[in-house]
Amino acid sequence: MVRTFNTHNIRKQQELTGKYWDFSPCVGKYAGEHFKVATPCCWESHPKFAGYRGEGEYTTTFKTGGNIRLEFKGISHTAEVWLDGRKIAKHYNAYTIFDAVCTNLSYGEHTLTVRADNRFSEKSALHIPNDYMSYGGVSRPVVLEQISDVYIRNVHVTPYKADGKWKAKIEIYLENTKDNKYGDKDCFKINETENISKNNRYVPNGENDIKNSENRSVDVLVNVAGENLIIKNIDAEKNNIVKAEMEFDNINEWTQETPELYYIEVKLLRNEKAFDDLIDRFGFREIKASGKEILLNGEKIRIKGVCRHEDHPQFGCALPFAAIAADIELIKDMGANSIRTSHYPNDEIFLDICDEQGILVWEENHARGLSEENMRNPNFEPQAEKVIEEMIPAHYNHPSIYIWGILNECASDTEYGKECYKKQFDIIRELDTSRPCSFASCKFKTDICFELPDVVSYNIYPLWYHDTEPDEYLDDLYKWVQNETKGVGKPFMITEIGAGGLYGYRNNYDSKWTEEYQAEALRKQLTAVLGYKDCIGVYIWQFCDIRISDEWFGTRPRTMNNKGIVDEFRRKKLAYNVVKEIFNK
Ligand code: ADA
Repeated sequence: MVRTFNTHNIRKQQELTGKYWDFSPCVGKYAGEHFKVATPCCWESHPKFAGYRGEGEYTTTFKTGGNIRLEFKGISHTAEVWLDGRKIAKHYNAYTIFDAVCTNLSYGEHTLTVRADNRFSEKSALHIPNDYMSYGGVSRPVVLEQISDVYIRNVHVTPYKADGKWKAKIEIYLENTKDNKYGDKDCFKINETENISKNNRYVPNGENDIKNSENRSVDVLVNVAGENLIIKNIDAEKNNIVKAEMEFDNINEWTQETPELYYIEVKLLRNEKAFDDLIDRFGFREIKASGKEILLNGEKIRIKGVCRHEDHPQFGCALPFAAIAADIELIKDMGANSIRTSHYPNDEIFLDICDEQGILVWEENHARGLSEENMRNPNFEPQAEKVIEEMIPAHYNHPSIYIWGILNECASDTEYGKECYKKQFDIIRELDTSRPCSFASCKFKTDICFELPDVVSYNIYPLWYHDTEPDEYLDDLYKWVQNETKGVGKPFMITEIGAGGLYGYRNNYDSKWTEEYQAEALRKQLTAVLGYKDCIGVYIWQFCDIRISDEWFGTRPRTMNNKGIVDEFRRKKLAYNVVKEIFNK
């Protein structure tokens, strides 16, 4: 399953995952042997590879021909891809989509090989040993598409209200298969010697003998919420962006209580015949940071949220639809209205469900707790910036995403770190001005970056890492931000608060790690934060217990982060009902 709705009626699309592929680990006891493994999946879900860190080669075959586009929703964490033995793509970062376009393939059976690597090294600046697990494998779906010489890469809809009427700015990104200018940032800083362009476009023999070459122009037909618009004679010789504005009557706005969704359907036509299409979904809603508030269609929002990792003891980071939906049901049952995708962009299926359920999403780029030294890795900036450049265009239309976050708990207390934060906020604002942005800081009274985001956000752990009372701690921090920093007057929120609790662990003195301690700590923490009038909301750390990388076991019993309100099997801890009671007040 790729999305919760059809994204094409005309373009032929076929999921290549959702079945067994051949898997062969490259190192270790089973190196070179072959196994049938389910996809999409992490290799950790296979009993022989539950702790495997290394490279592994996945292979599948399919019948096709002509021009194809292969979309990889997520390979963990570094991918190299070959089609019939020719290298067609490489990509870094488990949590963003990449693609490869191959033209003029002969009709018949083709072999796709994906080499995934989840090792840690200097080459990988974001996937490092950390307080969550970097899994390995084809962890999100792979999709095969049949494309023409020109196809729709993407469409962005930006709804806005003016003079009491809903309007929308529409941008349609057309791509010409022979044009190789798309996204040419090299995120590896290694010498690429293979015959493959930096942007994963591979044309056999360096030629592209396109049919219809006598007719370079296309007509673009747009249908949004039942309204049609036709834009004629678009030059499709090169990649092109088609822009339009539309206005609408009788719109049902997207709100948390009534998350009404609308479709945009774009078609490309030649001689009145449609040959390509793209369908996406959006909601009529506007998000604005205004003074100390974030407004959703003019109404103040109050965040009662949880941070959630994509993690499950059976599925690793590759949760299937039903497991994601079950998580969201539990989160809603707890009374939460928002989820923070700590600490990376999430699967589109998760975002689709949040759109449908009216859950507000804080989506963030990939980074957790990087020190200045980590950030000085020459790969850090290109890799982290590329995550933003891939995340925002892909997720732009999701109405649930109300804010972009970056660089959780990185070096926002140093001048060098500040430069990196600034560059990344600049990239976000180039790509999207329709949402605010922020970062979750743990630098307390040493943070020097609050002039940069639209919203000031802190991760705090009173009653866990220190024993200060939560209300005193929060008040002191808030006043410091107002009196001493350029974050003064901005919306303020708590992006993490919580305490560890081991499922089933009790003692007579309710010490740390007991379920009782966790429940009481959360009661005090949440009461303080939700009662603080200048704080627009809170995210609990975290929804469920998660596996962490072995190298990071230090302060984490079971090699797990145990601050979940439910454990890794989604069994409720005592804290669950406390949260439910407070969130439902
Ligand atoms: C940090 C971090 C989380 C997690 C948490 C904790 O704030 O952002 O990823 O590590 O602390 O459990 O201490």
